[in-house]
Amino acid sequence: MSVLAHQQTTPLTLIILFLFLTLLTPRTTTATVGWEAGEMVLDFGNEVEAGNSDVLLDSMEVGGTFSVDLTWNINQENCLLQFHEPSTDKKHAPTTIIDDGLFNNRPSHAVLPHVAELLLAARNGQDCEINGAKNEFITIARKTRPIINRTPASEFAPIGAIVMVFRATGFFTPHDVTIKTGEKIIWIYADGAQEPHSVTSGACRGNDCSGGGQAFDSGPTLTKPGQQYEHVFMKSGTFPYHCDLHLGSMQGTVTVTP
Ligand SMILES: [Cu+2]
Repeated sequence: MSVLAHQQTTPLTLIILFLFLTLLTPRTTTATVGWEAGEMVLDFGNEVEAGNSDVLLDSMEVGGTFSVDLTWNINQENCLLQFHEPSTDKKHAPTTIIDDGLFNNRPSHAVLPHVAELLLAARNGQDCEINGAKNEFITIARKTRPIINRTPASEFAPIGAIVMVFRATGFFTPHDVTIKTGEKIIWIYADGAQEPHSVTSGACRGNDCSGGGQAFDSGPTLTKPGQQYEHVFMKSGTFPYHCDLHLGSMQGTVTVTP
């Protein structure tokens, strides 16, 4: 009898164990990552058919008019990024185009203070797809996080480039950037994996990145979606850099022209 009881409890124990492990195991990241603790969403897989638009975020979801911190790199030949301001008459709300192709395929960044609806639209006759393989993305943060290591000099320096920090997909995206002397780069943590990263100057030989951090170093301070690190480049030259926590895999290069 005790043997039979034992045989009956074993499958049940396995089912409970399976459910327990399923609940504990983190979900793998797919094309679109939902709202994170930093209230940031990453959009990689979005597809909009020709002439249509897709609401990325609206006041229904947020619970009122909202302010967004947007960073994006989209195919402007096919896609338009737009927003609607609050209006009592939704049909006649003016559409403001945020990206109409004037940004020359560089990642772009904007803070919009008074938004009712944020949309991704496809141009007439063109399907719009956010293609992660082509370094295309949109990140939407509802709260701007403080910038790490901001100095008065960097606050007013022009933005030369924006680099997204993703462990899950593109590592440092874009990988290699070219800016002018006196410009700054903003690195934005956009990682759904929520692992800490750093932006540390210095070249690596494979996994050996010793002696780095001379020109700039965020330290392991990039830990939450939306956090930013910025550095102003005052001298021309080529500056390889890496993440001190993912030595071999996360590397990039900054080229500063005079
Ligand atoms: Cu890293």
